[in-house]
Amino acid sequence: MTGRSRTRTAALAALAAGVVLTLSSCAMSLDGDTPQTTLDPQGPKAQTIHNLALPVFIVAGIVFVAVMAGALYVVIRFRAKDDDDFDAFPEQLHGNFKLEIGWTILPAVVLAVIAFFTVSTIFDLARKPDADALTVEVVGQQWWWEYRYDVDGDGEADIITANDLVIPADREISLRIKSNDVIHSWWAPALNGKKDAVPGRIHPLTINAAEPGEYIGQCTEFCGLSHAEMRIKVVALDAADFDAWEQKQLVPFEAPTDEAAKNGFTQFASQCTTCHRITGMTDPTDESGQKLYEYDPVVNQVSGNAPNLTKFMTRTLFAGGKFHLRLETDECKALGEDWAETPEGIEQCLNREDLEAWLRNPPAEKAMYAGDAPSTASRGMPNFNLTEDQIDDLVAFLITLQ
Ligand code: HEC
Ligand SMILES: [Cu+2]
Repeated sequence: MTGRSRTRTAALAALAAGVVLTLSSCAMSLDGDTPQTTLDPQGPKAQTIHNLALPVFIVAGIVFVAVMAGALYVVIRFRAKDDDDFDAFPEQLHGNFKLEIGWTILPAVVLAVIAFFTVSTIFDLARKPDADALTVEVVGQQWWWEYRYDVDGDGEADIITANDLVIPADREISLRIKSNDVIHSWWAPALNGKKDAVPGRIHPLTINAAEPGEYIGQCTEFCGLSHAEMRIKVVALDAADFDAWEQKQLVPFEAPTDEAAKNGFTQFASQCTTCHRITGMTDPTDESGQKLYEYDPVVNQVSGNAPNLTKFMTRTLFAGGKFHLRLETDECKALGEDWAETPEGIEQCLNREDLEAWLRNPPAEKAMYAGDAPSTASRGMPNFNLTEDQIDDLVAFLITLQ
């Protein structure tokens, strides 16, 4: 090999390596294992974006190929030949009126056309949601998402949940996106573009899932320690299933009767209510009706940033979506949404291992700034050094939250 062809081989190898690296970093959406692809819209809003992005990409691709082909043509056609006089000055050309006008006007026309469609898409996406849209308040928290539903329209949230955003399919959902601490960004790529959650502001975003299913996303604005573990799961149900879900969420709290769960309840009331709330929670009592702990949500709660646990067992994920609450085995999936209602279902489905690990030492399971004492400044759940018995009792109690 001559020196020249060796450099050429090296350059080609570097180029090939670069191409392979770039392609392998793009997950191909062909294998169906890319739930966060933007290239597979699953609802009208995302479709609207896709209808703009795809033609623009094609136009940009044609421009790219044309410009590169032109450049390559010039480089090859006018390259120095072996019999050229290398000392001579190249022939000087100046100005080509037709070409210069052409390559000024053509891009302007292309950009004007793209601008027209872009602006009309923006207006289309900013349109007010349908009159029958379901409104859900979305609150970004370090590091999980809270969802609040005002079912009776009195201005107070009747359902407060976390991690899973449950919605009816084929209906517009009007999200009102807020933040409790820093700037986050809510994005479920299959349903719409992303929208920042900014403290002190309410940002509207309309989503609509055409079909029942699960749509995955995540926080896309760096928000601190566990930003990468602040996930999103939109669960779209058909109208009847959504109504059933909603009714289930509204069933009032019932104190547990099982011995272990009762112990867990007392412990929960005394130790966990500084941060967590359970809507309609009563005071734990013994057999004779004697109060074991007097629970006052207002006095107790010193931290406004922990997930509401009212119907905890109806979720599929916990801790910002980092862990499955329910095992994803086939026999568990076959049990459907009511898996938590029977002891056998719980036995088969509950992800006991991760839930117990969470109670054993939360900061070891997910990076958090939990501090020593709960306060409005701390973020996350501290380690309470619970004993295994206490953990068993607490899990027995959490199982009743369904
Ligand atoms: C200092 C406040 C604080 C206290 C006290 C606290 N937690 Fe938490 N807990 C949190 C925060 C914050 C999260 C969410 C962490 C995250 O996902 O980033 C959480 C998450 C959880 C979750 C998962 C909920 C979900 O939907 O993601 C469970 C279950 C839980 N805590 C149970 C308990 C129990 C049981 C106790 C009492 C032993 C307790 N917590 C005490 C702050 C607290
Ligand atoms: Cu975030």
